[in-house]
Amino acid sequence: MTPKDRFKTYITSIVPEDNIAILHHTDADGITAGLITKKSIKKLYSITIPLHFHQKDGKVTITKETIDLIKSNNINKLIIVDMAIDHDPESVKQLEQHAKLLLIDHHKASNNINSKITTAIKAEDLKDIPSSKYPASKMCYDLFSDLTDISDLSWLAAIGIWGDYAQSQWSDFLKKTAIPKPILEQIDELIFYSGSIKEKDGLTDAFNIIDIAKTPKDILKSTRLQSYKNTVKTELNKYLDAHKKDAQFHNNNTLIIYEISPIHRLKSRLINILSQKHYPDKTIVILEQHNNRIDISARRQDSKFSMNDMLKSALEGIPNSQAGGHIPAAGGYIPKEHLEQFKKQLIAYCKENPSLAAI
Ligand SMILES: [Mn+2]
Repeated sequence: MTPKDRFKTYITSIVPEDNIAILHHTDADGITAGLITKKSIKKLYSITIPLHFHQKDGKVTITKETIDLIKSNNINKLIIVDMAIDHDPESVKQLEQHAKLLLIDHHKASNNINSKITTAIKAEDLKDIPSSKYPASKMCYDLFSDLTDISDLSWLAAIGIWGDYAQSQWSDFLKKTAIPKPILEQIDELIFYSGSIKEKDGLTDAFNIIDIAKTPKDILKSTRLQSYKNTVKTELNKYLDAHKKDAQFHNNNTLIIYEISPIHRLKSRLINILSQKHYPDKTIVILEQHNNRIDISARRQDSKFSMNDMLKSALEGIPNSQAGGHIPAAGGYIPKEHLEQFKKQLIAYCKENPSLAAI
């Protein structure tokens, strides 16, 4: 069977007695992929899917909490969008004991998890383009379009395409939806900040608000989403304004270490703004304090040396620590009591790194 046929087989096997849930990723693409799925199934069968949810911290493989939730809610069919659950086949097997799975995803494929119980559609199964350029929302739009007319949902796919930076691949499609770029940008911001607000499930609020919106402009009218954005942005700006005073500048200002303890989840936004707009040719390390642990983010836009190697070396000899990532961006954590040792090793590593001698 072709991937499209496998998708069709799963969807056409849905019956009113099914107890279906949707699990989506924690960004604009994940939310709109989930909404296109929910609305398409409503169109096809007049079935309203009651449960939609996401995992903590944007985790893209199945967590124990998800398996417990599926069990306790007696879900027998779970549709998962924009998540790389194939990166942990063991947890998929556990989930298969409770529900038939449908995965629609465009993260790089790692394991073939197709089975009698699981139908997995990855971007590379459908189109010969880089999988990062085929967002899950557009995959869902294309797949369900083969079963019924969902052209009234194309604006949702446009939001997902925008959120995953795939505009160049789908410029004609975006043109057809005719949503002005500033509106797509503002919606993307609202979804991002709704995921950053502490102690509220802002992303589920965003899902529900977009669900009842008739047009993209309706989303911008949401006072709840606007207030999430204002709250997080106020704190983000506070850290941006204070960085010259509070950050530590080492090794002739080539290494910037910024220790923060924000209320909201703004670390990734903060470090991206600092490294892209303010210091593209410097190494930036943000240390976020928690009760017993310090989370680390490192960036360097000019890729002069590897943030991944740097963190791994700076963690040497520190127990219960971890680091991983790529050349321009890496992250990790250390136990709180090893902060000074980490900073010392980090500064020393950057001082000794030969590729920086010329700076
Ligand atoms: Mn995506």
